This record gives sequence, C-alpha cells and structure tokens, in this order.
Amino acid sequence: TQAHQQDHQIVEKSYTIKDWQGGYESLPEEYDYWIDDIEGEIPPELAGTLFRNGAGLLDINGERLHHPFDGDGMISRITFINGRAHFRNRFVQTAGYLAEQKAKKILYRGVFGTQKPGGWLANIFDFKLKNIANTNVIYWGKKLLALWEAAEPYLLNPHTLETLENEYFNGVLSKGEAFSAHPRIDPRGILVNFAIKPGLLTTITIFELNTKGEITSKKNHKVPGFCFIHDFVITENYCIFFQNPVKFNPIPFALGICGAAECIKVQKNQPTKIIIIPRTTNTPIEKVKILETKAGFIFHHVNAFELENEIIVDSICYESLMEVEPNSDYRKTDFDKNSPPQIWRFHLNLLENQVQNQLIDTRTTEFPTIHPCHVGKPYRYLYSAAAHQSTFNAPLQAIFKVDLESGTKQLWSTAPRGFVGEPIFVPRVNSQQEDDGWIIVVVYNAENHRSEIVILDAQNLAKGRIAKLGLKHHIPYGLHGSFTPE
Ligand code: 3ON
Ligand code: FE
Repeated sequence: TQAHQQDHQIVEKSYTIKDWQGGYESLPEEYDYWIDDIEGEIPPELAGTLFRNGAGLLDINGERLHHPFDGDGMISRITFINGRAHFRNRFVQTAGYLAEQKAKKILYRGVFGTQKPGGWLANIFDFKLKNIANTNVIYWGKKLLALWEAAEPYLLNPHTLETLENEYFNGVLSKGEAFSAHPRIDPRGILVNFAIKPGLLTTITIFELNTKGEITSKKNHKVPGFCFIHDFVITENYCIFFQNPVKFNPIPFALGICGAAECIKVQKNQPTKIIIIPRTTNTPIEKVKILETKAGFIFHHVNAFELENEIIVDSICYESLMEVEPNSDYRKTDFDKNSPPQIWRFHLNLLENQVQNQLIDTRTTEFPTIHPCHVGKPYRYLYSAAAHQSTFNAPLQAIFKVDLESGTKQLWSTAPRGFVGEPIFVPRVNSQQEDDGWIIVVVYNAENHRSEIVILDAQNLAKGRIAKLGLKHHIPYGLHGSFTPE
C-alpha cells in the first residue's frame, strides 16, 4: 500500500517528518536563567553574547500561521562569561504583536500567506504590513536592533531585551521605511545595509553606518523591473545584488486570496541579473553595471571579494523558489519535491561582462557564515547548516565546513533526531588562522523536545561538541543572529 511505501521511505531517511515538525511549535514563555545542564566545558576564553532572532509564535491563540516567516520575532540571548552561560528570551513587542495578543486573534495578513479569519472577504484590499521584526538581530553602535526586511528596525535593551522604540537613525529613516535584515559589516568599521522598494522600477537604497550607529550615507539607485532581494554582498568597492528572475502578480494578493510572497513566481526562461553598484566614486566602474547569468533563486550569499578584473561571489542557489501554496501546510513539506539549496561560486568578469558559475558542492545547505574579518575580502573557509546526506533536499541536521582553497569538506551531524539552525563563527581573540575559533549553533533535539546550544571547534568539526548547553525548553527554528564580544 501507499502508506507502507511512505513508511519504508521514512526509515531510510536520516530524520522523520514528525521529529522535524516539533521545532515548529510556538514558545510563548519568556525565560531568564543560568544554564546548569552542561556537558563538556565552555571555553573560558569564549566571552560575549550570541543574539538570535526568529519566529517565537507559529500560531496566534491556537490559530496556525500559514508560514513560519510570518511569525512574531522572539529574541534569544546567550551570554558567555568565565565559562558560564546565561539564557534569556523575549518577544519583540511590536505594535502588531501587542495588538494580536490583546485581541487573541489574527488581525493582520502576513507576507507569506497568513490571512485574517473570515476568508477572502475579510482580507480583500487589506495592504497593511505587520512589522514582525523576526529576521535578524544585530548589536551595532551600542544599539540592539531587531530587523525585518520590509520595515524599520526595533530598538531593544541589550540586557533585558525590553523593546524600547522604533529606530529611525536621527530621522534619516522615515516611518515605515525599510531597512533590510541582512546588513554586512565591512571590517574597516562600516555597517552597510540596503532597502528594497519594489515596483515596475525598483529602488535599491544603500546605507552606510559608522561605529556610533549613525547613518553617514544613504543613496538611492533605480533598476528596471520588480525585485525580491533578501540579501546582498559587499566588497571593498562594491555592493552586489542578485535580481532573481521573478514576476509578481498582485491581483490574488489584492483580492485577499493569498499573501504577497505567494504571488511571486520564478521565470525559469529569464536570466538572473547581477547588479553591481560602486560604493565609492574612485572605482574602475563609475556607474551601476548589470551582468546576466542563468535563472535560479537566491536568498543568501556567503561572501564576495575582488580580484584583478573579477569579482567572486559565493551564494546559496535554488533552482526555483520554494513555492508557498495558499492551502498547503508547511509542516507537511515533502523535502524530496523541492530543489536543494547548494553553494555556487560566480566569477563576474568586469572587462568582458561575462559570468561563470561553478557548483562547489551538491549538499543541501543554508545559513552560511564566515570569519567576520574576511567579509568583502578573500577568504578560505565557509561554515553552514546542511543536510545529513550529501545529495537531494533534506532538513538541516548538520554543520558543514568547506575549505574553498583545498576543496576539503567537514561535516558534524546531529541526525537522526537533531535539527540545526544558523551557525555563527566566533574567532578566538588574537587568532592567527582564519578558522581558529568556535562555531556556536542552536540544535533542536526531538528526543526531549528541547533545544541545546552547541559549541564546536571550527578547525576540527569531526572532534564533536566541545560543549553542549541544555536548555529547559525548545526554541522554534529561527532565522538569523549575531555574536558580539561585548
Ligand atoms: O511586493 C513585495 C514582496 C515581498 C515578498 C513587498 C514586500 C517588500 C512586503 C515583500 C516582503 C518580503 C519579506 C518580508 C521577506 C521576509 C523574509 C523572511 C522573514 C525570511 C527569509 C528566509 C529565507 C530562508 C532561505 C530561510 C530558510 C530556512 C530554512 C532552510 C530552515 O527551514
Ligand atoms: Fe536571511
């Protein structure tokens, strides 16, 4: 029978869908405690704070959200001090979170398909955006900011995680103006970020911030066509955006039938446009340059750097966009049906205006991270969350390291019952080698329905965990975060 065949397939896999689904339960509680369940030893020289963001709620008062990207942002904070670790989590008290918690029901449509109850009639022509501040959290210029790509940041108290107000950078940002969730920090001490205002012509705004957290530069660039751009890369002289070949049909969204992101379709016969924007005026390229490569879909990039007449960009590419269907259940995803996200290297030849693509590895992988001092510069190592198996699409259960110079790869897996989020590389203070440091990652353990913070030696993943910090609860699968040595 069919049920039999399915069971058989599940046994062969490194995971079960049921285990994986456990990580998509809401965590409404807010905790504050010293972690006492520790296996191994926290390196005493590991000092600082890991901040993480992601949907803390996957439902509003029992009403399931259509997609995890629609969930209210919840910040987790793990502080490492003298070999000890402290945990705290708190929801970003966005206007939408407060209103929905008070009303005990869904009051807003979500970008990824969450609808207000009552069918399309209750949703038609409702274009309000709920800023859910759920995608990233950064500590820059003494400001802790929760980010979501379609609206302004929320400013939080870095110690208590209390929500203070929206951040407008002394009025440089206006109410409702976007400030993306994927800033890049130029190691020279400049935070570079962008904002997308999509339309028939799309405006890409580029911001540069100094170490005091002030916006020192804000420039607009118009490019032809609709853009859905989640991430970008920088080099010393350029900002680079990949304009995925997508088409946006706003009608079903306007009519209240589906969410805005569900109206985006990849055009497989159209090229991806690579938009190269100079950061300074004294670059070999004075104006915006647009190159073309084959179709695909990119959420995340790894890094980029300049060579003589080339720019190298490493990215995580999907053959197509994971399609979110109006009546589907994301928890029943058939991994085998989606194209695997894989690491590709793009060589952008600036003299010949040619692009060459090279597949680095077939493994399903997402959430790449590198040594912070190599952002925008030549680098050797990348780390990412990856599937246990080396081909086909599957959930993220392992940490992957790629040596881009020698081609050597390492894998540390939490299969069968573990599921990983975004790893963060933390360099050892005064380290000499690029991989001298730790990987810190939150692992969801389906065995006890709790999460653990795992510390790995970045030079030797195979050695296994240096320390495992057991939490008293799970943390729903998250999106991005950052480490600050302060
Ligand atoms: O018309 C525009 C269309 C659009 C999509 C208007 C818009 C600006 C409002 C808009 C909004 C986009 C938003 C809010 C995007 C938010 C994205 C987000 C919260 C997360 C993206 C995550 C990406 C990935 C690849 C996550 C992968 C996760 C796993 C593999 C783990 O399961
Ligand atoms: Fe992202």
